[in-house]
Amino acid sequence: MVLTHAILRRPGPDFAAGLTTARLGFPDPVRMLAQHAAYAGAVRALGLEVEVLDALAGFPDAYFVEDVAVVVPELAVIARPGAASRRGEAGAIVPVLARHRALARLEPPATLEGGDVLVAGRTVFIGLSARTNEEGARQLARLLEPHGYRSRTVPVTTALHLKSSLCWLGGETLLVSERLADQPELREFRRIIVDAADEPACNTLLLNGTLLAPAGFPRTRRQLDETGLPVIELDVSEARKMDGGLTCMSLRF
Ligand code: CIR
Repeated sequence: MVLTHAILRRPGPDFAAGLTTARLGFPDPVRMLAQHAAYAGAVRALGLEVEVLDALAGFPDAYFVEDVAVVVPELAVIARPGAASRRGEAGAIVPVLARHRALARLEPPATLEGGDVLVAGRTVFIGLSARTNEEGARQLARLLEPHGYRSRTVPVTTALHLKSSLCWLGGETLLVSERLADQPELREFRRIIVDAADEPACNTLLLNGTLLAPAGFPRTRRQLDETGLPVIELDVSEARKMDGGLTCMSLRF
């Protein structure tokens, strides 16, 4: 499937006030904006039309725009973030996505963040995490099922989101942290297993046949090269200080 659009949101002046558990130091705003711009440029170079939304005042995590929706060719589902401080971000994406897709919404008591949803062809893996509950997974699965998607839930206990530890490399292949690799729900797929020390490298992004990978993980880079797909490394050191990575910073469709 060729992706044609990406929606990004610029990090605001308060981005460092966002939620984080990483103990990687205080993020540098200048470097953050430069890395965000490089990311936008890389996505654009892969043929996607990139729309960069303004920062959302009062929501320092809003540039992790992936978390507020799940977009597939048939519809966009507006999520309901499990983090209370992020719940108000979802409303702001509604008019943006309404220009591209029919919309559906998750209803309370569902919580779900897009970082917990990996669409791998017609299979949708939904992480059950501190941010996404069973009801969120159930509602999303019910909305996607009529369009031919089968959903599988995966417990997420060692990271923030499912996609912190798992990504799709196309076809029947996943890149997965060794900490998650034995989950039975993943066994139908071929798994390329990443050393736990390289866990952030699991947040790699397949875009129109190219892999965007976080810089700094040479061992995983070699595994990615073996797939034969072109790989572009991007530095996301500042987003990582805020528990984010490559997938979190865009919605792609
Ligand atoms: C948060 O804790 O919600 C943000 N600081 C990080 C969100 C990262 N998003 C993602 O992995 N999809």
